[in-house]
Amino acid sequence: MKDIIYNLWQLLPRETEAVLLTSRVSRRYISSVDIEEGLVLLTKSKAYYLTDFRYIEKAKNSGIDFEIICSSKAEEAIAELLDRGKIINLSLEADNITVARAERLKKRFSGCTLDLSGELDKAISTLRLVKTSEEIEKIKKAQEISDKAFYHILPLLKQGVTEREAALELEFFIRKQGADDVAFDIILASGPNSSMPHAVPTDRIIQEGDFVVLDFGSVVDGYHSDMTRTVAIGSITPEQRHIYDTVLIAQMQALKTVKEGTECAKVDKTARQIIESAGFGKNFGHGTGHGVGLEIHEGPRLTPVSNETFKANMVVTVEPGIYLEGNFGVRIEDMVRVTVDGCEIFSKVPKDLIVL
Ligand SMILES: [Mn+2]
Repeated sequence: MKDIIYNLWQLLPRETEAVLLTSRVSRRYISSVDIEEGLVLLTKSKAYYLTDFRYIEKAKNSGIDFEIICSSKAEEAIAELLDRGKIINLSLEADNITVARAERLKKRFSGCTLDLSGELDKAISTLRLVKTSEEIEKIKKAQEISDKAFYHILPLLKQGVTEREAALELEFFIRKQGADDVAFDIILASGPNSSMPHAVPTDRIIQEGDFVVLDFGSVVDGYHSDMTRTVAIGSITPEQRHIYDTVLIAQMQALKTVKEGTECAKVDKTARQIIESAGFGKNFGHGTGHGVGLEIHEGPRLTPVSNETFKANMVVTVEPGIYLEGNFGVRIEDMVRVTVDGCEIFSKVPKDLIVL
């Protein structure tokens, strides 16, 4: 914890005297304890965790090295701490604060200049890019649960169940395996619904000749996993096979470019060129991947306009797809850890087309 706070100060502008963390995810990242509501104040010499009666016992029992303050008026308590510390420059999480709250805080912390430039958000995102070994272990565990869940759900996809039923069973299994939660609303899209990259499960009955896109993840100790597989039900057409193979080649070639020092945009370019040269450029309308951690989507972005470069121990997805509107779609996604000479793929589920 101390290291994270030290590293955060290194990334902040020199004039910053204190930092107020309002978002649950940043408070969790910096303190390592997850408390629904509260505020964290960091000064150069102290760290305070303010929360109310509902969460105070958890905060106290967490063993974190913060001064824990119980208050139902946390903003007023912060104002006092700022006054006492003679702090005149406070940095806030601009991405997390509503305009109304910013206006209120300007009045409440009237002795202070509030930095709402986004520097703090940027600094925390930068820290979160590279994962520690503890974070990686949690992400791996989350992926292990997802791998098991994939095999659990396969037999069910054969039986003519609805997307909604299959998605629910998948979620139930993931939770039963000990995950905190599913990483996001499960995408389980069959037949024509699979052409929508972020389809919501419907009452459609899975049928012979369908592609079924399964995009899902698990959360373990706050850390997410993310994977996508596309499976076929019964027989498929040569067109479906061709598109599956194109996506698979694009995904595998893109994976080969992942390593420390490579530009994130190159991974996207590799996948996109393969899909474009097969004539489906306009059918791949999203980025190739994203970072994963305390949030399902975080930095770095693997898009054509990404200006980031891979560092070892970043965790990212590689997930190209081809979507034929009203017809079908294919996406294949792995989550990987960037290494010095390549990447470690977390999902052990094979990617050769599974025909059920
Ligand atoms: Mn993803």
